[in-house]
Amino acid sequence: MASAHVEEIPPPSLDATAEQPPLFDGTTRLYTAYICPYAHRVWIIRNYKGLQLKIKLVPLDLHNRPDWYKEKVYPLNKVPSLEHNGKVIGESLDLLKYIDSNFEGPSLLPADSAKREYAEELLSYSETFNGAIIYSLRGDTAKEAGAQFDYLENALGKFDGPFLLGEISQVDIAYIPFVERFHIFLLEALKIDITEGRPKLVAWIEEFNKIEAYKQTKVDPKLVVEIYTMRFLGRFDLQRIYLAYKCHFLKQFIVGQIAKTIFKYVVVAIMSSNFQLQKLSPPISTSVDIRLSNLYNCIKSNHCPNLRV
Ligand SMILES: N[C@@H](CCC(=O)N[C@@H](CS)C(=O)NCC(=O)O)C(=O)O
Repeated sequence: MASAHVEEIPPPSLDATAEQPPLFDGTTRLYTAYICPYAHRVWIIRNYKGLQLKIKLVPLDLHNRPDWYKEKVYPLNKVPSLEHNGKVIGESLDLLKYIDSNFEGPSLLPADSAKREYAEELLSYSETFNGAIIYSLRGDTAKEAGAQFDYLENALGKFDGPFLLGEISQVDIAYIPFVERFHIFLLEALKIDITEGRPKLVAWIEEFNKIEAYKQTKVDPKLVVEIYTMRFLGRFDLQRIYLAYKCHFLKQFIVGQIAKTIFKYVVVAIMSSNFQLQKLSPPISTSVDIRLSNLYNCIKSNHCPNLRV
């Protein structure tokens, strides 16, 4: 059973302007980021073991990270990392094991040797699982991501009980942050419901949602949709544009669009220097304008030797 319920208001994320908290002053700190599924794993185990007062959360804004994090705390510059006993260690799966065996609270690894063996198999499969689902976003997502959720559904049938090893363990905590995010994103963005036809997965998610220590760590669904759409579908939209570009029918249209976009950016980029040029030397400014419009016309008409398609 998880330890007594502790209500905690998650602290705000530190950005590049934030001062560094003291290092190695005896406080145990978990450097994390709320959107990161890897860091989420460690946050859950910390809460589940009732270590809220023992391990201080230091959330970072990953898009505007403070320099001191890489320079002074964790040179790999990733989250999660744990500052404990005068050193900083990383890697979420290692941290699950580290926290489980170096801190008090309920153990999250069963004694049974068959379960331990299966735990190792599932833990090492978790990267394949995540990678395959992300990769599936470029192809037949329902089929390819579906195969990964089928893997989980089968795994949930191996032992008695709603969790992967029967009772809750490090393995469930390794998977849930990813399943939580994919569940939200696939449903919202691609209308794929990963729980459909997978009753064990449904029961597993329901069981997790009964655990207060986990509920407090759940990610903001809007943020997941926003960030994952940008990160994954945005990138793949470019691929689709490239495929369309290869199709002769759309070539002229796309070249026109690209030319216009390049033109806009070039104009914006030289606007300020152009100001200076106008002040100093009007002929230079005029020649820049002429060269720009030549560039635009040449790309538009598809007669640039270097840009010909
Ligand atoms: N293998 C690492 C992966 C950690 C990771 O990739 N974290 C991401 C955020 S989700 C990160 O910090 N990225 C920052 C970067 O790569 O610069 C783990 O399991 O802890």
